[in-house]
Amino acid sequence: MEINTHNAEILLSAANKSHYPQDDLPEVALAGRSNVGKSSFINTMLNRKNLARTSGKPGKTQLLNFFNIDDKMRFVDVPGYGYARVSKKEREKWSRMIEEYLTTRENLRAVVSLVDLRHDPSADDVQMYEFLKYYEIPVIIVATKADKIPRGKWNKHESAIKKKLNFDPSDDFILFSSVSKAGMDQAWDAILEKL
Ligand SMILES: Nc1nc2c(ncn2[C@@H]2O[C@H](COP(=O)(O)OP(=O)(O)OP(=O)(O)O)[C@@H](O)[C@H]2O)c(=O)[nH]1
Ligand SMILES: [Mg+2]
Repeated sequence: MEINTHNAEILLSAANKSHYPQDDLPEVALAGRSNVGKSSFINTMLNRKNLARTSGKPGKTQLLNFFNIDDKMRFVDVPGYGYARVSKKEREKWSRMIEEYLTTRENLRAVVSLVDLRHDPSADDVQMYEFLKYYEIPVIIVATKADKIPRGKWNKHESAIKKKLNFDPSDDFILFSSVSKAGMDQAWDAILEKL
């Protein structure tokens, strides 16, 4: 599929099913801990500075944000998990919103699941990966902030992450940086393959 990535815009934000776009364009959702770089990933992939709003403050993204890309596909920016300073009630609201989207959305073709290359995956990261495997949702693991690790150590960090996740070698694993744009072409290849 030929996609003009310059032709991208925010379409709408949704809290639940009744607000999702009503058509059959394929969607790729971003999942990951708060602050891992989901919104930055979208911006980098679309060559935009702040289309998906980013921030040093975790918890910036609170609804499902749908981005239209050239009327051919959508990215869905999902609020991050694992942000400590939220109440139990808010966490439950979050879970319902994400689960509803991930388990019922027919447009969903794949989830880009982001982890921080610098650290072992958190319990939440492992749970998200298990969840996606359980529901047989195609998953692309993107290990982000690779610019913060010297190249000579990338392999070591990659192995540690795969081990902790109990990574299925038939899934994609991509080292990525929104700063250097490392892994961007690979990420597009993996995404287009899933559409
Ligand atoms: N060095 C470096 N910093 C990054 C990278 N990706 C994201 N960041 C920084 O990490 C912070 C969080 O990035 P966001 O893209 O807002 O993270 P998010 O996952 O969307 O966070 P929430 O919306 O809170 O869930 C920002 O300060 C980004 O500039 C990267 O690849 N390298
Ligand atoms: Mg965000």
